[in-house]
Amino acid sequence: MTSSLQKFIKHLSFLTLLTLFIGCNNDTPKTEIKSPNFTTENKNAPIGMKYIPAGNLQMGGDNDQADKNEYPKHGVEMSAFYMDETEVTNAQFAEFVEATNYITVAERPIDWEEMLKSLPPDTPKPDDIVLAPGALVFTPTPQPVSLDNPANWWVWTVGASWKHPEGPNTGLDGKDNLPVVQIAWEDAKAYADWAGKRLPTEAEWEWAARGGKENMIYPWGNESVNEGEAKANFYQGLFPYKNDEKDGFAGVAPVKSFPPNDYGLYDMSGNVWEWCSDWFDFEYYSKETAKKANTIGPERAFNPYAPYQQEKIVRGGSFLCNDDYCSGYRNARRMGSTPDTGLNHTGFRCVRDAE
Ligand SMILES: [Ca+2]
Ligand SMILES: [Ca+2]
Repeated sequence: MTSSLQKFIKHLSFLTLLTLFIGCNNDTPKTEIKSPNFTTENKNAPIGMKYIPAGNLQMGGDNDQADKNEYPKHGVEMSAFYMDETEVTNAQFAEFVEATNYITVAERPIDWEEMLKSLPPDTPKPDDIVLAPGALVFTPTPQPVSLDNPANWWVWTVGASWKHPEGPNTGLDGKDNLPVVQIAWEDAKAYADWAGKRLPTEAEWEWAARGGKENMIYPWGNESVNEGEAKANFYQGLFPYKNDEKDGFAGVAPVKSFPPNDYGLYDMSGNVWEWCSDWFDFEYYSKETAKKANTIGPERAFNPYAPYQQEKIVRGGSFLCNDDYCSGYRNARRMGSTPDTGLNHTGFRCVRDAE
């Protein structure tokens, strides 16, 4: 079946819905720019980044799993850039927090007035406990459930944050090399600003994921994600109650656990979803501006399934994706998520303009 965060929104209970619109406050610490460290190899790519060449991206769906919003497929002229070879890790994010004292969205009390801007105007204010800092945590169900209602497996968890990704009793010991999760869009942007980088545009992300292969379904080509050697961290078994872990990981995997694509990028498919800079416009590909060179995406978001929301793009799928649910590991797969939302399968990586 198809699934997306549009459906996600449509069917969520009120309590869970609230968590998707966690308000932000205005006391985010000021950030500072670090000097980049360049290597002499890889076309002067900064350390930990790969050179992504210029070219013509054929952007959009490649097979019958593609959603309506992946069409029409269209050409976009891309400039060269550098991209992080992995998702940003806990160790990297910790360095940022150490340097800036940054407080992530999931660690802040929820600003009800801000949240109300993304909800139907007559929504009543909930109890204070609902507005305590926290985030959504994936919780396997004991039995099969309807895949139309993500509230069946996403549980609002007070105290969950990047430091406590699955709730207050979980931590980061031994997880330096895992991608940071429970990251809202503004958290990702704050990190990117500090690192002297930026979030990729949606077109840049797809161009990089394709790794120089044209019109292929996955970063490695067209062999099914379910066949051959494990190629990515996703969900094998019966979602969301029986994870067979054939790829070796029930949850987040250390970065570089699976082979890179031909640009040297790891985990573009699966592991954690990755924020992009673009707004999510469900109909964007049918607009002329989508075909402009180096498009930075639409001016505003539009999702017919969630009319009150302004969503940002996430790409690449996560350890929770499979063909029965979202096939998020496809190069062309698009999803939207509200910028204030963190989940324990959402992270990011950064890019930088090439010289
Ligand atoms: Ca897995
Ligand atoms: Ca990923």
